[in-house]
Formats: sequence, C-alpha cells, structure tokens
Amino acid sequence: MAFDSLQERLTKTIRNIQGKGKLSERNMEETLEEIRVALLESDVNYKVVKDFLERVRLESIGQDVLNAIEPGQLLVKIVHDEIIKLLGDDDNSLNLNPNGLTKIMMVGLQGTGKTTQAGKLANLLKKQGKKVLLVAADTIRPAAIEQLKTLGESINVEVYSEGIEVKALNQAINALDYANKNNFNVMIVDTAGRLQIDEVLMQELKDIKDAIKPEEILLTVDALTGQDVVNVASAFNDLLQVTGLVLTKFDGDSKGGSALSVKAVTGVPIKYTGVGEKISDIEEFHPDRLAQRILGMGDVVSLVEKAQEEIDLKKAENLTKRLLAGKFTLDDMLTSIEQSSKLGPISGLMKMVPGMGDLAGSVNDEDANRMLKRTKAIIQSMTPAEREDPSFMRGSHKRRVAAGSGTTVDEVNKVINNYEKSKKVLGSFKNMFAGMSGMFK
Ligand SMILES: Nc1nc2c(ncn2[C@@H]2O[C@H](COP(=O)(O)OP(=O)(O)OP(=O)(O)O)[C@@H](O)[C@H]2O)c(=O)[nH]1
Ligand SMILES: [Mg+2]
Repeated sequence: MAFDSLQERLTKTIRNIQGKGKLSERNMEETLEEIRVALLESDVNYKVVKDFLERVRLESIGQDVLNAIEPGQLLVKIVHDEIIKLLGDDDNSLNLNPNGLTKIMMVGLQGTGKTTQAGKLANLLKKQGKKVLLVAADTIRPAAIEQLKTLGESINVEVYSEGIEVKALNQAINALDYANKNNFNVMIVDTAGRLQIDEVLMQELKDIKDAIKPEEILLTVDALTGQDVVNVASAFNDLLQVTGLVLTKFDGDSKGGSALSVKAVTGVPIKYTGVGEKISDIEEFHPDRLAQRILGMGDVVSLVEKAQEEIDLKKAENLTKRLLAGKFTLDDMLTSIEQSSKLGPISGLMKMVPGMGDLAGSVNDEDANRMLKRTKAIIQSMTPAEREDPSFMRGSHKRRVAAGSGTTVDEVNKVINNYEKSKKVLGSFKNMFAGMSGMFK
C-alpha cells in the first residue's frame, strides 16, 4: 500500500522522540532531519519538503514545544496538522450544480484510469440517487467506447456514443443536449488520453471544456508515476484549470509522495483515490484520515480530540435521559445546539433528511451558523436559574442578557420563545410515549 515505508519511518522517529521527557534543541533538530529524509525518500517534492519543515519549525517555536509538558506529543500534533494543510484542509467534495445538470470531464494521460474512474464515479453518484449519463468522447480507439459501454452495462448506467466517425467535441455537445432533454442530473465525459501532453490533445480538451462548461474537470494521475505526477498536473492545470484530482492506483506500492506534493504545488485538491480495478474501488479523499495513516498513530494525535468526544458522549446521554424524564431546560437546548453544530453545515444536515434535499440549497449556512452562535451566546449569558426556567425573566433581566451576549432584547425573547415551543413539542412526545406504553400494559 502507498505510504507503508513513509509510515514506518515516521513512526520510528516519533516513537523515539515521544519517549523523551524533555526535548533539547539538538534532538528536536535531529527529529526534523529524520522527517525530512523520510519525506524525500517517499518521493515528496523537495521544495514541498523544505516549506513543510519550515512551517513545522515555526509552529514548534510558536507553541513552545521544548517547554511543553509532553513535547513529543505536541510535535506529533504539529506534524499531523501540517500534513493535513499540505493535503488541503478545505472542502474536497464534488461541485454539483444545484439547479440542473452537472457536467464532469475526465482528463489525463493514457492509461491513468480515466475510463475506469468515470465508471466508478457514475456508480457512486447513481447510488446517491442521481440519474447519470456516461459519454464516450474518446473516439481514438473503438475499444475505448466498448470499454465504457461494458462498464455502463455492469452498473446500469446509460452510455452516450455516436461511434468513432463523429468528432469527440461534437459528441460532447450532442450529449449535453441529450442529457438536458432527458433530465439527467450528471453527465460524465470520458476523454482520450495520450502518451505525452501534446497540443492536439490539449486543444481537443479545451474545445470540449469551452463547449460544455463543466462544473468539474477531474484529472486522473497515476500514483505509481511518482514525482512526475506534479509536472503532469501542473501542465494540465495551466491549460484547463483542473478542479480536482483523482489519484489512481493508490492500492499499488507507490511511495505516496505525489499525493503529498501535488496539492501544495498546483493548488488543485485531491478529490478521490482509486484503490483497485473493481467498480467500487474508489474513495473520497480525506486529508485527515490520510495524515493519520501516514503518521500511523491515530492514538497520539486524537488524544485531545478523544477526551473531547467522551465529554460530548456523556452530555448526549444525559440529554436523552432528561428528555425522557420530561425535563428540558435552556442548558439542554445549549447542549443540543452544540452537538448538532458539530455534525457539519446545516445544509448538509438537511440533505440527509428525506424530502428536505431540495430545500438544502436555499438554506444559507452562514446565516444559520450566525443564528446558532447568537443563540448560544444568549443562553450562556443567563444565570443558572434563568436557564432552568426563563419564564420569570423580566425586562431588566433580558436587557442584562442582551448586553452580556452582544444581542438585542428582541433576540433574547426569540430564543426564549423557541425554547418554550420546543419544550411543548417534547412534552407532547412524552405524553404520547406514556400513552402508548399504557396501551401495551
Ligand atoms: N490497481 C488499480 N488499477 C486501476 C485503477 N484504476 C484503473 N486501473 C487499471 O488501469 C488500467 C487503465 O485504466 P483505464 O481506465 O482504461 O485508463 P484510461 O486513462 O481510460 O486509458 P486510455 O483511455 O487508454 O487513455 C486498467 O487496467 C484499469 O483496470 C486503480 O485505482 N487501481
Ligand atoms: Mg480510457
């Protein structure tokens, strides 16, 4: 598997430093040097390595690693966080068009896995309930069209093709028309590869891009090609403004350095990894998971986070118990707000609720988050007694809370009203449960 040797080396280095109660400047430097060598030997681009270590060093000074209680652990955390930054800690999900057809173009050098990933992606999106069209815009080889058709058949996805006589560009344009008329949600255009980046290929891709205006241009790069991935990705990106990378053959024994370099050099995020030849062998790319795997020590890194989670779990359990007992205070409301805001953006949550998916696009996450934050601030500004029962709060109390939370009396009233409403709803649930259990007695 990719990264095995890098993981082995880093783990050794880190176990080493963790054992030390106190770090000196010298063994800190030694550790950084070991990390440097490990990264370089894993084919990480030298410039990326240099910048990376510079940031780790700065961060270590900033967080005063040498004087920390657990210097080794803190250093691990810093390295971990910097790896995530290297891999891109922003949103790696597909850019789907909320108002209609999403066009995805697969591009890349010959044999990197365009056609295979097109099929995998079609399968993935179909499972998410999308109506998907595969488009065979590789008209160089008849076999390429057959390959896509076979793939499409195996997953029950329609394949659009006019054979090898019609130009790829024209087929893409016709397919776009066809997809729009037949209410497809996604069309994935498979294009022809070449041995090297040549002008004819690039022009054809550019023409297709200009004609169909894809939301996503996904470049497949073969993880086994090592350092060259960075050059290929840069070249494609310069010409086509690639929106995402699919790192294929990640299951092979590539050293993985390409994955670590390519985002840093090109700015293009890795969106998926291909991890085998089967249709299901595709994974969404999660920088944090990969960082943990590379460091081979989820244990240390998540130490703090774990502790945090356990507290959350206890809180959630308590909340459920209180609800079932018919108790619900503003403190409980605060807990449930905190829990739900950890689940991710509101629109994402709504997408998961049956029947709400269409509405998700209209919810503004920023507004929702701001509202949640203000609600939290208001509750936190109340006294324990007020949180227990806000019904006796007078104007002067509300003014104090508004001032304390940087909000208005109006907003304080709204929070209290929402609370009273929620309490009523919960109360009726409780009665309903009581009634139902009565029926079975
Ligand atoms: N192990 C492994 N093999 C893969 C993966 N993705 C694709 N392959 C294999 O790589 C070979 C090439 O894949 P294709 O999808 O045909 O590549 P392509 O980019 O469409 O190739 P051309 O159309 O000829 O340019 C096939 O044998 C695939 O089975 C992967 O993630 N892991
Ligand atoms: Mg192909």
